[in-house]
Amino acid sequence: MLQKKICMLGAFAVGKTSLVSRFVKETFSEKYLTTIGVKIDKKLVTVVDNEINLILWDLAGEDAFQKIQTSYLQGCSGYILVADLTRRASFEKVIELQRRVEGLIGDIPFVVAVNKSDLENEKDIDDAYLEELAEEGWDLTHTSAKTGEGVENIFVQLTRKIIGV
Ligand code: G3D
Ligand code: MG
Repeated sequence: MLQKKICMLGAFAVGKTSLVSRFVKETFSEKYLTTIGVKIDKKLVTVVDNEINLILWDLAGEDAFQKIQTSYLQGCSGYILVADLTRRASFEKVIELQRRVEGLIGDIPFVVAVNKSDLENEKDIDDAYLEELAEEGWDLTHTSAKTGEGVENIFVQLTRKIIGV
């Protein structure tokens, strides 16, 4: 069985943990436990007739990332950068994280989740900003851990990039 490690990255409270729980358990909890250290979940996906066991690594906010860095990223096949539609600063964080990760482990597949799409009316970024990122070659997908929109899609999209189908 093919196993691929995927790392969740992004600023604090953008929805990393919620996206993983929605994907793994298909639920969304209004309550959540702040992740301490690293949390590992597994999910079996079938992508274009390939069965892959995804090993999903999730951690607490940016502070934890400062400490963990290479050990967290070691053996990672791809990563999901998560930004929060209602917080512009979370996009700047994603850009910074991407550079840092590339510097540490090189050019590996990644996708960007523009999360909290259910909060469209509290949007803090405009479409032109997202278009600029897309023009730089970034794959952006609107997701909502609350409604489930785009959640399956973003994990599948990354898996396809990783295995090249
Ligand atoms: P993190 O793991 O990136 O730190 P969490 O983020 O998954 O813990 O989520 C942080 C907060 O955002 C939580 O709210 C969670 O319920 C909420 N959240 C996550 N994803 C979404 C989403 O798609 N839509 C909405 N509306 N909320 C979301 P609380 O209130 O518990 O802090
Ligand atoms: Mg978390």
